[in-house]
Amino acid sequence: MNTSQLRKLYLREERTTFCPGCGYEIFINSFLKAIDELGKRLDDYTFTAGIGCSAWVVNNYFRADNFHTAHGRAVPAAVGLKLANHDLDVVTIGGDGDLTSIGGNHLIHAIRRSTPIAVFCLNNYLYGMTGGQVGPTTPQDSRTSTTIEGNPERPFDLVNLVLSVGGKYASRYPTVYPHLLTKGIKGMLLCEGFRFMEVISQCPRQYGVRNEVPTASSMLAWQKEHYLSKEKARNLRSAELEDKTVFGDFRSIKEYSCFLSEEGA
Ligand SMILES: Cc1ncc(C[n+]2csc(CCOP(=O)(O)OP(=O)(O)O)c2C)c(N)n1
Ligand code: SF4
Repeated sequence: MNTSQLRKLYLREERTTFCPGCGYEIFINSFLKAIDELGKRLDDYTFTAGIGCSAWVVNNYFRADNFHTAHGRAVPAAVGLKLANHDLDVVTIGGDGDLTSIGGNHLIHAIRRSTPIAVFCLNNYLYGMTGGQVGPTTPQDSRTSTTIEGNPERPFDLVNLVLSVGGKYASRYPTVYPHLLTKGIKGMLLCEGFRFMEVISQCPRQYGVRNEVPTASSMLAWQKEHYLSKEKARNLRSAELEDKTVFGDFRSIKEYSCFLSEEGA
């Protein structure tokens, strides 16, 4: 099926209320394409989602079984569903604030327990829904509504975080490469065990306008400049990886560490 047929079939409303140019539209299209290419249907999965623009992907738009939780509690709800019924294929979709700030504690313990759930973290670098506040993934020096002169703090590298606490499947894909994102989602849905994907997603409304990339196209061009596939990165020296973030699927901290610049290592 093409994207418009998939959206008609699986979304409650064809038009979302996301801001024009929001990267979550790309994620929705890639996710629906991935399940279609796997020969699956949306109701083959059971979703959990908390609060945030990102959580709206499921809560407002997916025509599927969903546990709409309080902010930050999508992972424990997913763990509970999986414990109660091992046959469910449980998928969590949320934001960087939801999953790694207020819900960060739950995330690391789900990894520690290797609970077999798939967690998609839509990272727009800040709290989008509530007005663009700084969060744990906001890049250093970036401006947000609460760091108007630039974020003084070091952000989490989410792939590093997941693998460092024993995760065996962590991936990262930017929305600028939707076909690679779709491929990554397929790989993740086919695997077992605890799986985590960081989806780097443009938020022109809250992040872009404050950081000299005010449009979706300028944010996507920025992604292209700063995100590099692990296949391409393999041939570069660590000094050449400065200012670049590597994307793809990673199975151990040892594998991922090869791609960190001297500064990030
Ligand atoms: C317990 C609680 N604290 C705070 C809030 C307010 N709140 C709603 S969404 C949100 C942040 C969402 O950010 P993120 O998860 O990154 O999603 P985004 O909107 O950026 O996609 C916050 C702080 C809330 N709803 N509940
Ligand atoms: S605030 Fe950002 S993340 Fe939320 S809908 Fe608008 S562009 Fe998307």
